[in-house]
Amino acid sequence: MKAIAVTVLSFLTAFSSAHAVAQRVRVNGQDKGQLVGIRVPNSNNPIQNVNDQNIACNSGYRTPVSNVVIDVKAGDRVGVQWGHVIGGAQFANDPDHPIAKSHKGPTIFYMAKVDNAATAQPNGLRWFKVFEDGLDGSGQWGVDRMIQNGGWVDFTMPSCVAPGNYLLRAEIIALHSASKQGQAQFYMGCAQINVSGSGSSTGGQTVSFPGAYSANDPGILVSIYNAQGQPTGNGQPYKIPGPAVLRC
Ligand SMILES: [Cu+2]
Repeated sequence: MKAIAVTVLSFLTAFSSAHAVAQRVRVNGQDKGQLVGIRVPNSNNPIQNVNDQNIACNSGYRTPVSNVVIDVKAGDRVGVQWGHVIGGAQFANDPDHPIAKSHKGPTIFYMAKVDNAATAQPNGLRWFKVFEDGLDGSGQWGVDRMIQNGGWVDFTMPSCVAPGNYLLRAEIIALHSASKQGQAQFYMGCAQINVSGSGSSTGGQTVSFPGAYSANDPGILVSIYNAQGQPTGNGQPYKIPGPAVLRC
């Protein structure tokens, strides 16, 4: 019995050792700090059901959840940092920090207008996409670039976004096992931001979470491996799921 428990535990540990958590925000390169202005789940486990009620902003947050709303000007560079566990690496030279290299896939940002980003509930919002980075022509993925950037993914706040509070949803979709339905891994975290500027858009094409994705979307049910088994794409362009990115 004890041996079984130990075996199960070590399996779970090995399994969870590959995952990631979004945990920091920076604006124009200025790091706002660990767990500041972002809702961070205690678990680094992915969501795998596209209809999961928590797929907007994850769940099981480390408490107290930050009540900081981070100021962003239209045109600023905004980044979110991913790490293997809260705090970053799980141990020195952690090979799975910021995420296991196997976890190829896109990095994406969405935003949704809210009255108060510190208190807004993530369900029932209208999300628009402001950034996506999928597979490039050399077989490199958004996740590869995130790893090269120390876990950071940055985008430029579009000039046309209307002033006000937003939830900023950072997402990674890990596709290493996605050739089987239900095996794509969704990682997400929501930052709390206040945009200033002279824009007037709160999104062109908006979607809801859950609802934006279906289990058999071509970017979710997909083999990313070539004939040699390398995770550089299957010879087709990779179609990032969700709506088009907002264009100003
Ligand atoms: Cu994983």
